[in-house]
Order: sequence, then structure tokens, then C-alpha cells
Amino acid sequence: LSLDNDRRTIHYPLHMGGRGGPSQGYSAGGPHYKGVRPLSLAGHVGFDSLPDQLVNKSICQGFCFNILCIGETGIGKSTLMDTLFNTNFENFESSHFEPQVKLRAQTYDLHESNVRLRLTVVNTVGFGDQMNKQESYQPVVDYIDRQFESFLQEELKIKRSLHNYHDSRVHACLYFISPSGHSLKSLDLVTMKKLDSKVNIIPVIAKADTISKSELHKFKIKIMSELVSNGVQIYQFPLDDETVAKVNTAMNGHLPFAVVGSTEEVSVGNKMVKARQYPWGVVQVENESHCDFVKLREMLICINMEDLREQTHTHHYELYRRCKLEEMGFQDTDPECKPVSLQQTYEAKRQEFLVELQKREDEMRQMFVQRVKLKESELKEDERELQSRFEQLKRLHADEKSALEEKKRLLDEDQSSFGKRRAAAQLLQAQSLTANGKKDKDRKK
Ligand SMILES: Nc1nc2c(ncn2[C@@H]2O[C@H](COP(=O)(O)OP(=O)(O)OP(=O)(O)O)[C@@H](O)[C@H]2O)c(=O)[nH]1
Ligand SMILES: [Mg+2]
Repeated sequence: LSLDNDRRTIHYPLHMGGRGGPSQGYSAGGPHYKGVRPLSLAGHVGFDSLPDQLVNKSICQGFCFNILCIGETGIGKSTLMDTLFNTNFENFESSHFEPQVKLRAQTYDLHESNVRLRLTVVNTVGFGDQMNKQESYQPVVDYIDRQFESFLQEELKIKRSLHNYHDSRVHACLYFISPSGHSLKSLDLVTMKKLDSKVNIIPVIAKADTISKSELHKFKIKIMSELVSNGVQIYQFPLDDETVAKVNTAMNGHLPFAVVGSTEEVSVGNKMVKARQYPWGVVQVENESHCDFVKLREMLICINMEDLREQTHTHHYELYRRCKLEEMGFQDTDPECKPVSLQQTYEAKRQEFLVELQKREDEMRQMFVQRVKLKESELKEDERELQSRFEQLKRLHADEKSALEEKKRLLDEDQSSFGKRRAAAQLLQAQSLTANGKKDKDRKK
């Protein structure tokens, strides 16, 4: 007997040799460990009250259970939940026009006798309503992983508060199959395949009052063979606790349960029973010859609720945790199978990181030098081009200058010859004027 404080779970010896238990051998007297000497007591000590202490403690702390209902819109998810827990949960009718699948979780505190159960019901909204159903399972997978991730984050914290942590990991997934009588849809197979390593899947045939007895029998066989041929692993009621092994074996043979839900009370004989009333008769929800509702309630709530919680922790969460830690580089042993401590892994990772950092730094430095060199040669090339262009311009300029100087020289020559000619002309003009003046004087005389 042991109490896992983090999970507030009691493990009784009958469970210990089973799926989740340690691998050492157990006998009626308890486990025998090497080097541990059995001793008998001379009188009563009192630790035989430990089971009672644990039961009391668990009752004080309360329990939590989370159910995920996957099924198309209007298949009867909410009605079945209300019928199972004999209450009216908050129900919203979903539209058939949701652009994508969403998940809606609601948490309730339920009391039965002195036991408090914190129940979370998660419903798919818009499941199977989209034209393209290829990614319909993804929001469901993401939701389940998110709950695992937040539990892992809480576990990895330095200051943990797992004792009052609201564990939202999904313990049971009721997968509602449409009562077509034909076969499973590809959406059902794909979704269940994606989820079977993450959650305990319990398939149920919804609205089983709409299918005849012989068709139902064939439909169940067909569904189970399709699940097997597609390698879908559904939850099997455990056989390791011999007090319930017999009933669980029988119930495993009845899967998937064909269920009918109704919260309506109808008078049958002299008592009121939950039923669905039709013009031709009454389908009694709790009548085992009408449907498997009672089988589902017994298996899910009365007998295997604790196993579902335990499987979620020891199997599905453990797998998520292992993959996540391995992804982060943690491992229990080195390549030579020698145990590696967390400290060693941390140091090795740090060293690896520093080496990687140094390598990246060197690469960046080299790249920088290369780019500087490249830029430098580009600049030099530009400079050379500019220089040659400058030389060319200089030459052009010199040519133009010498042409202009030549022109100027010719102009100057023209100008001086013109000046000379003008001076000669002026001289001639002056001479002719003097000659004319002399002639006039002579005439007057
Ligand atoms: N024939 C039959 N009808 C049912 C059964 N369970 C529910 N219904 C009816 O199916 C309709 C839808 O039921 P809900 O329980 O609201 O279905 P749901 O899957 O919760 O619907 P959404 O949340 O809107 O997706 C209601 O009219 C119910 O009365 C059943 O077992 N048999
Ligand atoms: Mg609903």
C-alpha cells in the first residue's frame, strides 16, 4: 500500500503486480526486496491503521476526474453526461456552421455521501461539421497535450504546489460513434488512432435506440474488427485486480457500449424510470436488455474510475513526459548504458551549448571577415572604375581645352590682323582727308 502524494492516489496491493506496478515479485506477505530482513512484531504497534489513514486523507482532499466527449454535433454527448451523473450540466447547443473544431471545458464540484469529486467535462464543438475534416483531430490532440504540458511544467517548478494543483489531464475519452450500422467513418479511425497513445479511449455507440438488435450486434463486431485492423488501441478494463477481473473481462467483450441517454422520467409499472418514450413503446435507459448504459456507468464510474486516473498518470502522461524530456536532451543512461544524473546531463548540455555557441561565433566572425573582404574588393573595383572614368574625363577636358586654346589663338590672330587692317584703313582715310583739305584751300586761293 502506498500513497502517491502528488496524485492523491491510493494504490492497494492487489493493483501492484499489474500494469502500473513495480516489477519486483509480490507475495501474500508483500514485496521481498534483496537485503531487507522480515521481522515479526511481539505485539500490536498500530501501523495497520495506515489504510484507514490514507482513505481519510484522500476523502478530505477530494478527487478529480476529467472526461472528454468526442462526437459530432447533436450526437447526444450532453444528454449522456447528464444521464451518467444524474444532474443537469450547463449545456449549449452547438451550431453546425463552426469553421473549425473547438473544445469547451466546464468544471463542477459534485458530492456523493462524503466524497467530493471535481469533475471536468470537455466537449468537442463543431466536430465533423467542416467540409474538410482532415485536421479535425488536431485541436483535440493539442488540448490533451496542453493539459499534460501544464502538469509537467508544475512538476518541473522549483516551488511546486501539486497538492492543490487542478489536474486537468483527460482521464477518459468517450468517443461517440454514429449509429449508422455500417462501419466507422475515416474521421473516427483517424481521430482514435491519433489519440490512442494519449488518452484512455472508450468507444460508445450513440443513440443506440435507433438501431435494431441484430444490426447492433453486427455493428459492434464490425467496429471492433475495424479498430483492430487499423491498430487502434482502446482502453481495456483492467484484469489485475481479482475482485473485479471477472466483471471487467465480461465487459471488455461488450465493447463498444451501445448507449441511450435521457433525463426524462417515464412511469413504467409502478415506478418512474429514465427513458425515451416513442409512439410504439418506451426505451428504458437503465434496462440492460434495452441498452448498455448501466454497463458504461458501472465500468466508468463505479469500478474503473481510479484505474482510468492511474493509467492516465502512469501510462499516457509518462509517455508524454518521457518524449518531452528526451526531446530536451535528458536521458537516464549514456550510450554505454551507464546511469547519467540530471546534473551531468545539465553540464553536458551546457558544454554542448557553449561549444555550439563558440562554433556559431567563429562562423559569424569568418562570415563577417569574408563579407568585409568582398565589400573591400567591390569598393576597390568601384574606385578603379571611377579613376579610369576620371582619367578619361581629364583627357577629354584637356583635348577640349587645347581645341579651345587653338580657337582662341586663331581668333587672336584674326583680331590682330583686323586691327592692323583697321589701322591701315584709318591711316588711308586720314591721308585722303588731308589731301582733300589742301585741294579746297588751293581752289579758294
Ligand atoms: N434517439 C435518441 N436521441 C437522443 C439520445 N441522446 C440524445 N438524444 C437527442 O439528440 C439531440 C441532441 O442531444 P445533445 O445531448 O444535445 O447532443 P450533443 O452531442 O450534446 O449536441 P452538441 O453539444 O450541440 O454538439 C437531443 O434532441 C436529444 O434529445 C439517444 O440516446 N437517443
Ligand atoms: Mg452538447
